[in-house]
Amino acid sequence: MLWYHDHALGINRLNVFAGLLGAFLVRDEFEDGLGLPRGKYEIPLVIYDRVLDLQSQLNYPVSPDPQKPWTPDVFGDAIVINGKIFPYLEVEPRKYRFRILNGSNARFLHLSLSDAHNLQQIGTDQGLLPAPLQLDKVFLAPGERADVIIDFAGMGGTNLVLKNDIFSILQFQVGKSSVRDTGTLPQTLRPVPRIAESSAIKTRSLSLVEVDDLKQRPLMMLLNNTHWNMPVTENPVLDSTEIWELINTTDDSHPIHLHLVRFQVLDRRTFDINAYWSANEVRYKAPAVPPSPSEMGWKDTVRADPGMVTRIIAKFEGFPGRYVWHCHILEHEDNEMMRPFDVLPAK
Ligand SMILES: [Cu+2]
Repeated sequence: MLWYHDHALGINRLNVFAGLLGAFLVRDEFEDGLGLPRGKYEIPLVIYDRVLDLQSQLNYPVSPDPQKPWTPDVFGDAIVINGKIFPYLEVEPRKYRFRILNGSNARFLHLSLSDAHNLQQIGTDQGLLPAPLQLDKVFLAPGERADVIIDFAGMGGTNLVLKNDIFSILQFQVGKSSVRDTGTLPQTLRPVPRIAESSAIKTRSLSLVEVDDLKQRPLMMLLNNTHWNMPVTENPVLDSTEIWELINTTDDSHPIHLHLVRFQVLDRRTFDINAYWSANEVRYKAPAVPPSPSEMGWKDTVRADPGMVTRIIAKFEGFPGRYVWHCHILEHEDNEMMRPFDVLPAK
């Protein structure tokens, strides 16, 4: 499941907040052959939060200081699913496939079911997982997607609730009808061969930086301490493989998104931030932590957690040209946490 949205420089956060976003599904014969729920049993769930005023109009918050109109993160108290607040969905007592997108400007979603036994993740941002994964919670940073199976079999006549943290955001009303659900979820889905680290011809160390004023209010966020309009520094060669180390020196988790490519998450590792600033070197404080099983598929957006180095590996396939990489918190992206990169033609 891919999604598309406005990317106008500097006002992307406003245009997406206003509704300029959509999603689409890409399929192939291999996936069609797996017998996953389809048709009316496959439903996209586009989730985002919004701030509304007393007339129920969208109300994008503005800083009270006209000299600093930037709001560093926007969190709305209304969680909207497919355009509705706390909607319900009538379902049959059988398996459904939900294609979930976190389209929030800044909110991280932690989704769970009131009956947690029947939630299985089958895919990530860019495709299927190697095998279904039983989960209690689905974590989605802004920009991330999850492909999820919920089995309502045996629950006819009951209501279930999808929650974000403690808040109910969607009700499933399970019908009493007896249905024949002959499809079984395959035990294996699609292989995701791991990209060998040894195949990378270059490793780039890229810092995530927050610049504060004297009162510790954030002024801007930068990638690798460079502004958007400075010369391009990331220039992978077409069809080459690179490792990018995202060195997060800030207190926030930043979902980092690369255009053009899909990638795999290698690991995350805590490092000494003070030593990084004083000695300009990464001193690790703990062993590397592998990605969670729910991140073991193809990704295009990854959580770079605070105080950690998050490593990703990508083969720069596709087309030469200029692309961007950025934090997918839209307020960050619009305030310099975005950089161009050039994919150079192969020699
Ligand atoms: Cu960010």
